[in-house]
Amino acid sequence: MKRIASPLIALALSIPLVAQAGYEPTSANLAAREWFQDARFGMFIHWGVYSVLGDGEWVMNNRKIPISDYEKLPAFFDPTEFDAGEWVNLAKAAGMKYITITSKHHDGFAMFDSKVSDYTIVARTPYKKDPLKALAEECRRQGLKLFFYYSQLDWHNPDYFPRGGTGQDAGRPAQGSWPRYLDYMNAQLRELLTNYGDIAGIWFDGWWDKPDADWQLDRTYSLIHQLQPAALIGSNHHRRPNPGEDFQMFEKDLPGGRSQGFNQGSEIGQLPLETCETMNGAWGFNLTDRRYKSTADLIRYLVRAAGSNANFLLNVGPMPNGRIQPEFITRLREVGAWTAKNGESIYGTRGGPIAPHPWGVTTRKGNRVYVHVLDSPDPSLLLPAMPSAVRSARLIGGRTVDFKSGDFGVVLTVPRDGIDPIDTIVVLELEPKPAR
Ligand code: H79
Repeated sequence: MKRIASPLIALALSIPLVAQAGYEPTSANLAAREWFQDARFGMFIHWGVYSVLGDGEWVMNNRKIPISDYEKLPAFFDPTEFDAGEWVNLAKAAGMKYITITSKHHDGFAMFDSKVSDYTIVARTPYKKDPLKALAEECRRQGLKLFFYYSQLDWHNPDYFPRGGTGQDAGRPAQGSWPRYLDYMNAQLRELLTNYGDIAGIWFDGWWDKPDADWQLDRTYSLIHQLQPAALIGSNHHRRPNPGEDFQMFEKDLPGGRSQGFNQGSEIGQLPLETCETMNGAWGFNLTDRRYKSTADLIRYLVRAAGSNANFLLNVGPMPNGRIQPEFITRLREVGAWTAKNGESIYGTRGGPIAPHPWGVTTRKGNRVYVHVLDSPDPSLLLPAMPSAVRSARLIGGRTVDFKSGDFGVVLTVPRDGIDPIDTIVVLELEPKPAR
């Protein structure tokens, strides 16, 4: 496929401008992408006035709650127990290196002090404070980076018109100005990139609600990159990345996975990758969802993501009082015990050199390859040939692992009592130069 060389040529050929055509990331942006890939593990936070109902962040749409009723919720949202320090502590204890929090979800309610609307936590709730401000300050203090999730889809703003696939039951007048909606969205993004210090990036969602609309992504993406060139833009549109995006995310699937309807056509592009997943089945707080994943499953998802060269963004939906529920805290602390011990095989690595298999995955850093054996009935494992000769093999704790290498590849034999039911990690030291 031919690349569109410049917006002018695109215009002359009357090709529609594709997002931020001709975007060249700055060196600061490229460095941020490296940081992002090294980080590997982040905390996703879905928090909004929907938390009050304990039925997830889609409750307005799912229960067909009109705006006139939904607007009663902010008055009940008073998270007096919210402590940014505790959240950041918990993320750190789990081994997470960044936080991505909902600044505005599909319900359109700003969880920050936006001045371009009064539909905000500061203007409408008894809490009256801006939790994103506190979180930004705390992240800076504790050395974590902060991304803002922002829903392009909006079930509340009348100018989100014509309507998309969802949000049909909000009871809005059948009229509105799309250009005015885009101005509103861009104004909120300007606030998010101006009032909270250095932001690691913007995590867009909801574009899929109106895939045929003129979103003027060029304008939005240019604005963000102009305000903060190192801020990484990603959009959960379930398609190949557009020009102007800096990372690609997958929802509830590893890159290329097809378990979700919306991932059927997903393709892996060239950008840094991330996958997000819930701890039970819910993003926003759900009072009765008890389908908690085990700590082992969460660890193995992190490992499989790293082996797929992707970050893992693990979600929590805090309660309306501002606390994170104990089931999540326990699991995060247990994951943290694992990352504290085995983190060298995750952080700063890239996926490979062997493609992911049902038995497990590999990660690599310099001349070191970490073989993560997740599901192998046999203590012996035949691997394809490595990029260079294997010098030594040991378990991550230090014990030697027998290995044989030849034209057939590499056979590892892990001592039976060295097998870890969660993840047996064999560290291979490779010769610095290629074998041939
Ligand atoms: O924020 C969390 C969810 O609220 C949000 N993304 C995560 C990170 C999310 N929105 N939608 N979904 C998750 C899944 C629902 C997709 C559907 Fe559709 C919307 C099914 C039908 C309408 C997307 C658009 C798939 C088909 C059309």
